[in-house]
Amino acid sequence: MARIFSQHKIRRTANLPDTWDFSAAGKTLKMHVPGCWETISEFSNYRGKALYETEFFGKGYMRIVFNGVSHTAKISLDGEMMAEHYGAYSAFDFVSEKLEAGMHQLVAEVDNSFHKDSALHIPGNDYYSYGGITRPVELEFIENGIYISAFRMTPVYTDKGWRGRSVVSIKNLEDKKRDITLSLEIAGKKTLMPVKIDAKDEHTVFFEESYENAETYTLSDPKLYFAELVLYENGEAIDDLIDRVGFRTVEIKGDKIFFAGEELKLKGFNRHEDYAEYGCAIPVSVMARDIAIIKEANANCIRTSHYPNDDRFIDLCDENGILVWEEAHARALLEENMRHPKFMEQSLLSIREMIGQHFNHPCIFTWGMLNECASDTEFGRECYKVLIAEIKKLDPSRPSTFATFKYGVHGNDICLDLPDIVSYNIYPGWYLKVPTGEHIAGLKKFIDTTPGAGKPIIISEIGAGGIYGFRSDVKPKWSEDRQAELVAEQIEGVLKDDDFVGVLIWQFADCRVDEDIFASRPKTQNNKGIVDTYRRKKLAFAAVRDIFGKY
Ligand code: ADA
Repeated sequence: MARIFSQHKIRRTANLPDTWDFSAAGKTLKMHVPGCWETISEFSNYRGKALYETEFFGKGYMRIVFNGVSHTAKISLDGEMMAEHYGAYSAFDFVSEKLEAGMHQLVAEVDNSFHKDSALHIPGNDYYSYGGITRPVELEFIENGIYISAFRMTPVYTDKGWRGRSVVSIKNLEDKKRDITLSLEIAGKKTLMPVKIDAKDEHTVFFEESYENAETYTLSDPKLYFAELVLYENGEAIDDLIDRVGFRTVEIKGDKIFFAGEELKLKGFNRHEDYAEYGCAIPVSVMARDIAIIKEANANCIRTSHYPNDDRFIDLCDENGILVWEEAHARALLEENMRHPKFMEQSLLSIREMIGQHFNHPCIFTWGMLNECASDTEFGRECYKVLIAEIKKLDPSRPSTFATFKYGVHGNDICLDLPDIVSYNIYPGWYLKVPTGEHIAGLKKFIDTTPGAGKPIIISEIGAGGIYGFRSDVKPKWSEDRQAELVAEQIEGVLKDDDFVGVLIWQFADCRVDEDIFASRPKTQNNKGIVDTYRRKKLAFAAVRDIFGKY
């Protein structure tokens, strides 16, 4: 399943096979889906195109959802092209015409090469662009030619309690008008709405309802409610969609962030979707173990560096009261990369899919984008302006941010007027020979000279490398000992300073990186995790746990 709960009681769904016929580089085999092809040793370094083929029993209108294909996909059904998609980290779907009852062939051409039309998956990056159908594929029977295609609820707090502002999209596939009734039930309150939809049309329905019985979603008591939507036609329930919501607000007051009315003190990690030989196709059991380790570290926040995450991981964060900073896909794109003809289109798509698909997760407190891109040039600024505006347009209920490193020797950020939250990636003591206290004092002084003055400030990355198993009393760089010492100084320095909303360590776990940067990345990994790629704890883990536990 694509969520950790069932999304349908009425719409019929079916499973696709767990292995598909796979052909690439002149070889053919059965390949596991979801999964990375790098998991299979002969493809552990394969970069290029592959064909996945399977078949399924279908009848009538069939909706097929790919929750993640890394990173360029072309999907055909019975030989007819049905969908194309760029970007490994968000879902896309299509609905077939009415199929004859029987077996139908589904083919996915998957390409993880750094091809000419790829502006966001680029070579030499400090994470790995895996290959494969890396997240679940869903098969649905749209038996009545009409279905609920989207649902978003914005919680609104009033002195009479919680209200919910909901937007529901319904698609009519039939060549005839439809008279239906839409039912929305949340927290024991059911609302019915008559709806008329034209032939082959999509219709949006708006609700504004009070939910007096709803309790607030807080980090200590993460109260979740199922939102159950049902379509009725002639009195019969013909389709449904189940999602989960939480009633809380995210507010900025001066230089503080308030979540469900409580002032936030962020203590967390940046986390890549990457686990040993699973690559980015992480099983839910591993995600659950990551959540347990995050909580053991006394952390309360995860930044999905540097792309939208698997819905199931964010579902687990919802359930555990772990705050999430989710961000659209981009890392360290220079102005020349941002001038790529596909950059803006692909960046807007990543933002629209991220917010459109993850809107209802109460644990997400901010939307991010453009990690360490060209926010120091006029051209870059024009791009930042367009993309921040898109975030604000799609979701005015959450603050926006982006992580920059443009300060001091790294230049000067000219975009700090744009985000609601100012976020900086700094590496005092690792990349820079400067004590943390001195560095953050200078950073605050700089921010005070910019339009970012007075806004909440998050240290969105800070950390040091430590190679698991390398212990030394000499404490040279790359030793676990030095990493623990450095990270302790860094996070203490930030957390004791009330001018910062909090700190996100770079990073939770070691991850594979592109081979082009092997020289600065021992094991061809980013070794700044406080656990290694198998989640084995380094010395830094205990240091972080104890300091996070004090704040
Ligand atoms: C940057 C970047 C991270 C990672 C980090 C590092 O801040 O945002 O993705 O590359 O540096 O390890 O150097």
